[in-house]
Amino acid sequence: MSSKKTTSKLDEEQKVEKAVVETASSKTTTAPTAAVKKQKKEPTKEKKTKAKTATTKKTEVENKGEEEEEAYSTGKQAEINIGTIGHVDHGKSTLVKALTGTFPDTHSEELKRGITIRLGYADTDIRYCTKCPDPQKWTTQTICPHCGSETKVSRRISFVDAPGHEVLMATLLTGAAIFDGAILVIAANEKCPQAQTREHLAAMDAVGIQNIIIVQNKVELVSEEQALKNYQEIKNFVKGTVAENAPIIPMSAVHGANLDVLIKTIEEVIKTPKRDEKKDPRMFVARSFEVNKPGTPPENLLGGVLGGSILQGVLREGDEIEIIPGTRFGKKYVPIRTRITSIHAGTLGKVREAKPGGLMSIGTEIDPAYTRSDNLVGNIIGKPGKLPPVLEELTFQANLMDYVVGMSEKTKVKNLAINEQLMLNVWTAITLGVVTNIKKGNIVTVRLARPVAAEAGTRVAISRRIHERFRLIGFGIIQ
Ligand SMILES: Nc1nc2c(ncn2[C@@H]2O[C@H](COP(=O)(O)OP(=O)(O)OP(=O)(O)O)[C@@H](O)[C@H]2O)c(=O)[nH]1
Ligand SMILES: [Mg+2]
Ligand SMILES: [Zn+2]
Repeated sequence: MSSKKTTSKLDEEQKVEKAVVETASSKTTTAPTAAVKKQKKEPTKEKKTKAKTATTKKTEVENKGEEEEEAYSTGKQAEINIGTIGHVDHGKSTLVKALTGTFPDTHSEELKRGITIRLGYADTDIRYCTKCPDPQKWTTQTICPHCGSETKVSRRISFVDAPGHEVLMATLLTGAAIFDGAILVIAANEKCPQAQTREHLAAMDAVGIQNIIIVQNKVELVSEEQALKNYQEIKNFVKGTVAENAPIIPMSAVHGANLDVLIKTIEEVIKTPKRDEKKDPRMFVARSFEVNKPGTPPENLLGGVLGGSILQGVLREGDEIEIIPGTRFGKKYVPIRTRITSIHAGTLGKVREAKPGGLMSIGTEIDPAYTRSDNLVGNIIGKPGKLPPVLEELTFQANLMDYVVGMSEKTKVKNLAINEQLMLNVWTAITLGVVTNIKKGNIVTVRLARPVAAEAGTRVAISRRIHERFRLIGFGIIQ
């Protein structure tokens, strides 16, 4: 690589980090003003447009831009979110493409640079053939590739595709907040572990994800002997971690080799947890957008869209909702009150209500300027007055790691210090903060640059700046 190229790459990286930190710190917005136009028509009567099948793949952007009113999907919503994690370029996005048919990198900047910057997502039905044996019976296709018979749906799954680049740990942690399980992708043609292989696995520990499957990817690039050596490296690396007993599946994501074994393993290892639909709804915002194309006349503008996942309860079209901490008005954050104008269940399409699990997005009456460019990531959505408190200060019990795992050099994690600046991830929110107090038993108080909604027992991922970059150093439990 020429030195010029190295310099420009560094500049790029600094830009990305700046963006991440900016999101994490202060953002100047004004309070929500008058709502924009309601979604075209009141969504009461179902239009007789062509019924969409469960396998139709459309992005929300495309859906919203359609002139004709979209029909409600008859398919079943995704039940769980599975994250893809691992070092840069090890094949996470390619694996999601192999599983769902959709390459999750949708932003042009990502495609240009060839790395995932934001969270990508895609859904698929997990299906099985009733005539073929295990594991060949497992597929995502409607027709069995082995015997040609029609397959049956087991359940629908959302994939949250995380970026592997070291400056994008904050994005990974935002995504991890809504994972039910994770696939750790490790390339067989590189020594294991690479820096973010370690850091991402530590992140699963920090946010409390236990259901992990390891994909040993790109195996077609190495000899059998090298593959075995790499397998041993993986085994040694996971020893003593949350992934100690995780299944390791050799694969070639580009060729879809061993996909049936992976699907079978997903069914066995990452089960749908019990959800409570009766509780007050709570949705974590992991992405936020504006879906209007440039030049849309004001009377046709659609309100801001929020994407994420519901932890508990049900959200319905037409519901009055509150979004906290909301948006900044002067020095304070004010909650946003709005109404749900539409719901999309991942790539399944439009639905009347959304249940816990799986990725979904809601259309609102908020001015889209507030939701543009992931501006509202980290917020929590629920019924007005029924959400956890918004805190300007967090007190948590800190559990620090022995060593910093995100770098190639081995560095000990020093104790936290008064006045030290930290980056904290709380559910999908990211904030900077300053340590103001440390009590016996590692009970740490941090004054936040930006308030977060949280309650006792919530986990906090703790990162500190080391050599100009935030590195994960441990986690805390809010007191
Ligand atoms: N030979 C081979 N190449 C693969 C395989 N899987 C992925 N690749 C290639 O590896 C490169 C990186 O793949 P991605 O899927 O973008 O990797 P990623 O882990 O999503 O990368 P980031 O999002 O940037 O962290 C691409 O050129 C892929 O075509 C595989 O099984 N075999
Ligand atoms: Mg990727
Ligand atoms: Zn079959």
